[in-house]
Amino acid sequence: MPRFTDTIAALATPAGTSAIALVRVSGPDAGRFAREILGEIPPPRLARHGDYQDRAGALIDDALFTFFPEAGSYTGEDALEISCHGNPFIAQKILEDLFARGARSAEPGEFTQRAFLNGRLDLSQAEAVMDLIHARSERALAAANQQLRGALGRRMNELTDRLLGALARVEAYIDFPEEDLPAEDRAGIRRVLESLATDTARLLATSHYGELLRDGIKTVIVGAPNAGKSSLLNRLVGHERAIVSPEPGTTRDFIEERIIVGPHCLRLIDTAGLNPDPGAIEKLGMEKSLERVAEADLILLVLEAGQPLPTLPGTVTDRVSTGRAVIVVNKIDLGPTSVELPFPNAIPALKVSALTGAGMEALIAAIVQLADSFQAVDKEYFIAVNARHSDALTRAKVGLEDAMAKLAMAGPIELIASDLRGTLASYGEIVGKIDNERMLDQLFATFCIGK
Ligand SMILES: Nc1nc2c(ncn2[C@@H]2O[C@H](COP(=O)(O)OP(=O)(O)OP(=O)(O)O)[C@@H](O)[C@H]2O)c(=O)[nH]1
Ligand SMILES: [Mg+2]
Repeated sequence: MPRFTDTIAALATPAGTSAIALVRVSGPDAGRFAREILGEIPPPRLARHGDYQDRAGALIDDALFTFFPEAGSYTGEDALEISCHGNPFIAQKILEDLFARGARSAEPGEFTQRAFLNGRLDLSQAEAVMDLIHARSERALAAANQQLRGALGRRMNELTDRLLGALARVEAYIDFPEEDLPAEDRAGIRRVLESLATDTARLLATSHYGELLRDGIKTVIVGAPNAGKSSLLNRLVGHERAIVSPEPGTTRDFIEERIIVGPHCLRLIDTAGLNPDPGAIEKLGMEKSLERVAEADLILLVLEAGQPLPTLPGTVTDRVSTGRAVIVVNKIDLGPTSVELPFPNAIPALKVSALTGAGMEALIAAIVQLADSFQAVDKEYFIAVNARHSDALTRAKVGLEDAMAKLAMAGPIELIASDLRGTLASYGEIVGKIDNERMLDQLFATFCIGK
């Protein structure tokens, strides 16, 4: 049974002029609204064309009405979708009329929050709805779809079942304090906890990949002044985004653009050139560049073909030597294409001309290949946990480790059980078995209105 007595309404499409706008209604009055406006409730999930007249009988628009009975609706309660002409004024008139008929304006994310609270989605699926809306690359889309289909939820249920088995075995001895846990039981429980700790760690290890999927791969372009960093950014972005000039020290501030390469989304960041003998302002810019290098997921080091290797700060050469970097040998159109590289051969070096575009395809292929390798674990599950999941998983893992340590020292059974119950609660948080309304409100408040 749906638990809400009020009916919410909101515009589900962006405010602005468009071909169509969608007003969404959910709650017990959705059917009544349809009956009042159309004279009857249309058959479930079939679009029905009709005039939208307000309560005073004035025609607002002709629209398409679709009624979703609670059994098959997104929110798990009666819902009505009204597709009208994409004019914000029309949508506003329709909303005002619905409010006059008894609906109230929906909060951000409230439709999805209702879907969750009515048991249509677990919390990880509700989050996946957001991921899906914001997915910018094929990989992000695939991961969001998997999560929306319950991949993470199923994984958590499986871990929870195994943990419940172990907890039942431990708790069986709580009522018999005089009996110590027999050695074979101890060993059996330990094996289950060890495998749970391993699987929890595997999930946790996907969190960095999750960040890359959701935020994009932070890719920092560095190099000496005038090496062609901004030209490279422009070439990759496909238009003149950054100022390019023959004068060294052109770029002072950071320019960031998102681009799609293959199935990946990159957050491409242009930086100020690394001058071994900088002026005061340049120095400030360089310090900032080095901070970006430290936070980068991927480095594109731009060098000039045929020029002696510039003096680069240790932070940069170290980062490049340890991988997750591509060396871009630029300006090959000027003649010489050789450059001396003091880096391990494993670091890909690509020869390009940001001016003519030569070599760009191979460079992009090298970036894609490197980005492919970031998805380190659990390819078969395609799970990439978010920061909230990662926090819960970390606590779950600590609980398992504490329980194992106590088990090894033949510690009190009650305390072992208590650690495991903590882990159980942390697992539960991921799919939303929680009694924390504030936390839920906060989470759904990050959604958009009408979702
Ligand atoms: N011939 C040739 N010139 C290039 C190429 N790439 C960049 N340039 C030129 O090199 C100069 C500097 O290019 P920028 O892209 O501004 O270099 P930058 O590394 O961003 O420079 P700073 O921001 O000053 O550090 C400009 O005159 C560009 O036109 C290239 O592949 N071939
Ligand atoms: Mg520049």
